[in-house]
Amino acid sequence: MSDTESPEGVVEHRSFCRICNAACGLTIRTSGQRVLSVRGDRQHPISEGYTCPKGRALAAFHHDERRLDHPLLGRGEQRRPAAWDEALGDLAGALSRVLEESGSSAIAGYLGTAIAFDSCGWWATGAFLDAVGSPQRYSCATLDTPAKPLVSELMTGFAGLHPVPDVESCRLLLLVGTNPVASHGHLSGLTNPVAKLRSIARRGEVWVVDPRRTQTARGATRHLAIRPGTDALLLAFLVRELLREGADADILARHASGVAELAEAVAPFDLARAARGTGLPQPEIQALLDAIRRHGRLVALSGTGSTMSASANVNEWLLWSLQVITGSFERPGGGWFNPGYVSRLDRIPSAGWRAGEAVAGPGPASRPELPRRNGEFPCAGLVDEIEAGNIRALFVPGGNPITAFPETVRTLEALRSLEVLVVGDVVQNEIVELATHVWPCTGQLERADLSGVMEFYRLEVAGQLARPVVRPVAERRPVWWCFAQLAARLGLGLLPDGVELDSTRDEDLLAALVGERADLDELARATQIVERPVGWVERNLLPEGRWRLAPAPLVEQLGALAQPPTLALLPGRQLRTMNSALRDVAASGERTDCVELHVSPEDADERGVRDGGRVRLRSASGELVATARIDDTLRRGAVWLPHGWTRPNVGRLTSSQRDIDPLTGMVLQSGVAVEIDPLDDR
Ligand SMILES: Nc1nc2c(c(=O)[nH]1)N[C@H]1C(S)=C(S)[C@@H](COP(=O)(O)OP(=O)(O)OC[C@H]3O[C@@H](n4cnc5c(=O)[nH]c(N)nc54)[C@H](O)[C@@H]3O)O[C@H]1N2
Ligand SMILES: Nc1nc2c(c(=O)[nH]1)N[C@H]1C(S)=C(S)[C@@H](COP(=O)(O)OP(=O)(O)OC[C@H]3O[C@@H](n4cnc5c(=O)[nH]c(N)nc54)[C@H](O)[C@@H]3O)O[C@H]1N2
Ligand code: SF4
Ligand SMILES: [Mo]
Repeated sequence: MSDTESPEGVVEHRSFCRICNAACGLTIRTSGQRVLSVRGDRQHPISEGYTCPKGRALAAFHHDERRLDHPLLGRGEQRRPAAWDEALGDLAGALSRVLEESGSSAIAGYLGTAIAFDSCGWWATGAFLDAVGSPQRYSCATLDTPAKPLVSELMTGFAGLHPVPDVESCRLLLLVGTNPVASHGHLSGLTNPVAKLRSIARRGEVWVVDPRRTQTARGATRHLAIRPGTDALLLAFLVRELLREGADADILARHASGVAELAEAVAPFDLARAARGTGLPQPEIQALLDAIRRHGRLVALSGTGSTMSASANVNEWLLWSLQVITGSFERPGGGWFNPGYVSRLDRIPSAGWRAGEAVAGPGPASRPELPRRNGEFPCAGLVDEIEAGNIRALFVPGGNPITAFPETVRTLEALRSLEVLVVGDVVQNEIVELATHVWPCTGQLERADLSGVMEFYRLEVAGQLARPVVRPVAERRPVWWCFAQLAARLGLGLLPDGVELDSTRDEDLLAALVGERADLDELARATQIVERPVGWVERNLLPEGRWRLAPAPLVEQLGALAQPPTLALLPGRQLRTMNSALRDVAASGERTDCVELHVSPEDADERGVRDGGRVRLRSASGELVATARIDDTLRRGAVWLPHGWTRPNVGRLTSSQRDIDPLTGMVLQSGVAVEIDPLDDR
């Protein structure tokens, strides 16, 4: 954004953070190629000066001594730095062999979290796979969110909707399995969460459903410490009772279909069953129902506690149903749908939408039962594909499957066995270690990015362009440049007209991709906000203007809910790290690769676990050894071990074979059945 220079040569840049969806506005001070500080931009119209410790760590991350500066070739002893021309030439040679011997589907891409925030890199990874002709596209979206696009498509015919809370008018916020004070939202970009939740609580109520008394729960009006894996029982009861009293009759009559089927599906879920299953006292459940009736409308948001659980799809459907039947969507006090500043989905006339039925294609050859949706195979099939010899070359831009995938041991072996593993990253870490080809990529302070995918989750219809604040040093290059160069060496064209092959200017590509839809100079000068379109989903998109309340596959899943485990493993984010990224800068030099297992006092007592003691944590799929931390914010029956770490790596306990959701192919990561044994090894 606009820059100012002081007489001492210190330049102040206005930018925004691309670590998470909150996209906080930043003020970045640089002197030459040195980043002096990263702070919140008080003038930013959405974040108003807020940042979290991750955003403020960007200067340290940028200058981290582990940053990658040169392309690397080879593994282990053979590894050496190489010039770009040699590195790309070697890779093109290897890929040509793979293509000739095994065809295009032997080349795969796994798009991790960081590449979703690299506007050009994201585009280029997909464009490269398309140019090669490979269907082998995987991304972390099938690890953490597939319930959301599935339910969106089943209920509206379009997979890309996500409700955004109207923070100014919301009087009742229900948070289920999400901890925005640490995460800043699951998809939702909740900048400054503490202030936002407080303002809603002042005007109305914030209810948090979470087995852990998280920071979000502590700041809420009410906290329901639910038994893990039982949210569906609570939500089905609420829907059942609201259909009897408290629903918006006009919406049900004119804007919904399947009302009777929904009522029938939730009929068995009475108060006694909800209380028994969830472990919550009946009066607490009743009080939540009363709160919804009292306020009439609500915003209900979920997170990984729900979306990675066995009832992920059902939970999401019931949460949407609560909002539909109370007339909350697209009305004051409820959630609205952000059409994106550049995409402007609301401008597509109603005739332009074709309602999808969420029908999936077959999975990859070794796992045909896994559903292919939204142009991707589920991550659960990637390791099988490598083991079967179907994938010989894998690209990993901005991701870390070692800490993100189930079955760590198998995943590691499969990655090691690949003939070609290309990792495009910014720092030296365990995934970089395994690569045959390492691309040292430009980090966010060296890049231009549009608000891109974040636009759909923002609290306003807002567009923004961040320009590089320093030049890339050494041999760092944009991810998109790497793919374009590689494609050229394979005889494939990648770049749109008007972008030179030797250009490394992100804005050349952004301009070509965005075309007339946005004025980049304007977006670089200041965040542009336009008025929120009201009612566009109901008006333009919904088939016959009606929300589908009872999609058959979801009704069927509700009828066959799994029993929750006695002791359940919870997922959950940590404030200072972003999955596996920022571990090192976050820990300021101490304990850079390890994390503790949190156990409730009751479970610890029962099993003879002591604070600081070593324990073995077992699941049906694997085991690990960890240091226990007794944590009274956890309810009984729940243990918490965050992912993103190598010691221990929680992926050892999850499975790509067992407990896979049949509709999305998602790996169960919330509510995995575990047991703890204390180890008396000291
Ligand atoms: N600081 C930080 N921010 C992040 C990330 C990060 O690593 N660090 N990661 C980003 C990513 S990739 C994502 S997907 C989002 C995730 O965003 P969120 O989903 O908001 O974050 P989590 O901390 O995973 O919150 C999950 C909560 O669910 C609770 N829970 C576990 N099991 C259950 C259950 O059965 N029922 C209920 N009701 N609750 C349950 C957990 O105790 C936890 O508090 O965060 C993003 N933001
Ligand atoms: N058991 C269990 N497993 C889980 C989860 C869980 O809760 N429990 N959570 C799941 C979730 S929500 C997700 S999203 C996935 C995360 O899965 P991934 O997205 O695969 O993992 P990250 O750790 O986010 O990987 C980000 C990588 O990008 C690099 N990076 C950082 N900045 C840049 C950049 O600017 N450019 C490039 N090119 N690279 C950069 C980092 O160094 C890091 O190696 O894990 C999932 N796995
Ligand atoms: S909340 Fe997200 S976008 Fe905002 S500073 Fe922290 S990491 Fe960056
Ligand atoms: Mo995620």
